[in-house]
This record gives sequence, structure tokens and C-alpha cells, in this order.
Amino acid sequence: METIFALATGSYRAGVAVVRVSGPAAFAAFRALTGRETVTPRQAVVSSLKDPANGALLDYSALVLAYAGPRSFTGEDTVEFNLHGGRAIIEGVLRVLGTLPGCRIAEPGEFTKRAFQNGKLDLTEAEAVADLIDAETEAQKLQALDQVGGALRRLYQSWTDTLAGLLAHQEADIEFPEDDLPQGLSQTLEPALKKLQHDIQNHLNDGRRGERLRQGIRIAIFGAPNAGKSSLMNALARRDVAIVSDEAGTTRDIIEVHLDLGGYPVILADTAGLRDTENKIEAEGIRRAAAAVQEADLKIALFDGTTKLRDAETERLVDAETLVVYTKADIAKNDSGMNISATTGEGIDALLQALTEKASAAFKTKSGPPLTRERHRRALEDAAASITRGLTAPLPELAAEDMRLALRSLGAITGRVHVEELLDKIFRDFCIGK
Ligand SMILES: Nc1nc2c(ncn2[C@@H]2O[C@H](COP(=O)(O)OP(=O)(O)OP(=O)(O)O)[C@@H](O)[C@H]2O)c(=O)[nH]1
Ligand SMILES: [Mg+2]
Repeated sequence: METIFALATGSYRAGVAVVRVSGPAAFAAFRALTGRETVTPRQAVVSSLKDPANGALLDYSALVLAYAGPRSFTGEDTVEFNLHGGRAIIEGVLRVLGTLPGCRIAEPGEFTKRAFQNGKLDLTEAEAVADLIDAETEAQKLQALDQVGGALRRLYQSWTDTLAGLLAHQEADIEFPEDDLPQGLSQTLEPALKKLQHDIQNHLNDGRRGERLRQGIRIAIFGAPNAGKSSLMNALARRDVAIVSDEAGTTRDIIEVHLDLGGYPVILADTAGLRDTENKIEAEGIRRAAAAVQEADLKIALFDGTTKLRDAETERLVDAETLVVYTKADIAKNDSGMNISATTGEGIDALLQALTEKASAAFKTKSGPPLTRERHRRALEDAAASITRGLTAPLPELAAEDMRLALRSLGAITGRVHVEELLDKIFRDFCIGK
């Protein structure tokens, strides 16, 4: 087993940077750089660090911590060098570590991969480590914390255990049949398998709230040219992201900003004004606008409050879930719907409030931890399909085989079966040093 090392903290200049070393040669690296013979796990040591080849000073005072496997994040012997966070210091230490026997720079996610391989985490928890590092809003953080704490592992493990128990019974029925009627699933197992099927379906039908929370919900602003879409976008983003002008057809490309809406991650899109046009570029912008509206989780239709008519192009895309907003409230107000002014700020807080309520309703927890990844969704769909087949299988052996397939699908989520080919895909999304 090779020993891996990497910078575990960000790659910008900082007061402190942490270089992590994990593997059988970790303690040798401790000795080589500090010049000390004894390594006492879990005891911080302040030491200068030197290149063992020539005694050159790498850092004048570093805090070094050793962990003896399996009591470490990776489960292996691990050493953490807390260095002064300058680029040259970090690069010097990494270069010297690379010269030590059996040591090489870690691949992205490799520390967490080793933690998984050593049984420290299951795959859902390992994925949650990545989510925790990526979390930008409160709700994302809470979801990742829940998952890293094993919420999904426990749920999927309980289903795996239930199914394994049912399969054992089914196998027993095949070995020792109580009567000689050729039937598929043992009658006594059917209710339990149906209940499991129901639980998995419920979990799948959650409107993708867990996945959307990881990625951010999409909100699209649409309306006629000059309705004030880009002005609203700038007001909500609190900076000048989109060009505003009294020329109709200013915005062509879709402009996106990331916002934190009461703890929920939002991707807000400003779009081209909808109208009939001969201009090819504008027409393409309008096509993209319509597509963005279709894909949005939440829609804001803007109507110019100073014109009495609601234009047909915008009206066509308004549905029951769309928030209808009248702009330019500083000039004219409309009796129905929400009135805002990007110029004076009037009504913007009320709009933000309404959006936050819609977002929180979309993410409201029904019961239990939400599904957070497409990978889990596919495996659960496969498991559910196998169970459905098993419920109507004409022969007991076929029912058992379907249950075995379902078990394999469930196991792939937590990593208990068919793991190897999944690993690289999962850990590829990690950054180096994690
Ligand atoms: N008085 C007033 N004028 C506004 C307000 N919001 C936007 N405007 C003006 O309306 C014009 C159009 O604003 P934009 O934000 O560019 O409109 P848009 O909907 O993005 O237009 P397109 O990109 O062409 O589709 C500009 O002259 C803005 O200054 C408002 O709240 N009050
Ligand atoms: Mg615009």
C-alpha cells in the first residue's frame, strides 16, 4: 500500500495550511521532516521541518499531529503537518514528501476512498463528505451533516436487512416446501415485500428535493421586453449583473446568479424578453428563455405595471405555480398581484419573502432523510423494479432471484456489493486532499 499525501486546506495563501499524509510510511515522514525519533499519536508536537536530504529549512515552526491507524480518518497511520500557509512553504514540504520512499501525491478524493475501503464510512457517508465541503447554504449544510452522520446509511441498510431476511425465508421455502403447489413468492412473504416496495416508492416520489437542495433550485424571471426583468435581477442579486436599458430586447443570453434564499440555494435566471422578432439572435435568446422557463422549479412572470395589458407571450407561460409580479410600482400600481419597483426597492422584500416560502415548501421534509443523488435514485428504481417482478414471479426460484437482484441494487448504494466499478466514479468528484 502506497502512502499518499496532499494539501488538505485551500490553495490560497493563509495563516495555516494543513498537509496530510496517510499510509504505512506516514510515521517515517514524521521522523524524516521533524528529525524526531519518537512518534506519539494524538499528541501535538511543535517542530521545525527540514529536508532530510540536505537539512534545508522547510518551515521554522510547524504543529505536527500523528494518528495511529485504525483510529484516524482514513483508518491508516496518518500525520498532519500544520504549516505556515505560504505557497513556497507548502510546495517545499510537498516536494520533500514526494522524495520519501513509498510516498506519492494523493488523487482527488483518495483519503475518503481509503476511509471507505477501511470501513470508516459507507458510500453515502463518503458522498456526504463531498457535499459538506461543497455546501454553501444552511439547508445544504444541514442535509450533508445529516447524511454524513449516517441517516441514509441507516435507512438503506434497514431495507437491505429486511430484504435479506425475506430472501432467506424464500430460500428456505424452496428447500423445504410446505406443500408441493408450484407458486412464486411464498404467501407469507408477500405483505412484507409489498410494504418494502411501498417504502422505496415513497422515498423515490419526493419531488427530487434532496437532489435539488444539493444543486440549487432554479428560478426563472420571464416577461415582455422592457418589463424590468434585468432590473429585478440586479435588485435581487444586489449587484449589476445584467445590462439594463430602455431599448427593448436588451438581454439575449440567459444570465444566472447564485443566491442564498433564507438558507436555500437558488439559481436565478434572467431571460430575453418574449416577443415576435425578425432578429435571429434575439429569436434564439427567446427560444432559450422559453426553455429556461420550462426547466425552472419556480417561475416569476413580470408584467410592466405601467401598461394595462398583459402580453400574450408572457401570459402563455404562466401556470398555477407562477408568481405574477407587476413592475415599476413607482409609476403605476396594479390591483391584482404583487407590485414591485426595482428603482425604489418597494415590494422587493415581499417578493423575497414569497420566494423563500415557495422554496422552503419545495424542500419541506416529509419524513426521513431525502434522496440526494441520481446514483441512489437509479439503484432504488432498479431495486423497486426487481421487487415488482419478484412479487409476480411464476416460480419460487425466480422470485428469489429477483430479490437477490434487488438486494444487489440496494447494496450498491451503501457499497456493500459490486463496489469497485462505482468507486472511481464517486471519488472523482472530490478535491485533492479530502
Ligand atoms: N421607473 C421604473 N423604471 C424601471 C423599473 N424597472 C426597470 N425600469 C426601466 O425599464 C427599462 C427596461 O428595464 P430592463 O430591466 O432592461 O428590462 P428587461 O425586462 O430586462 O428588458 P429586455 O432585456 O429588453 O427584455 C429600463 O429603462 C429600466 O430603467 C422600475 O422599477 N421603475
Ligand atoms: Mg433584460
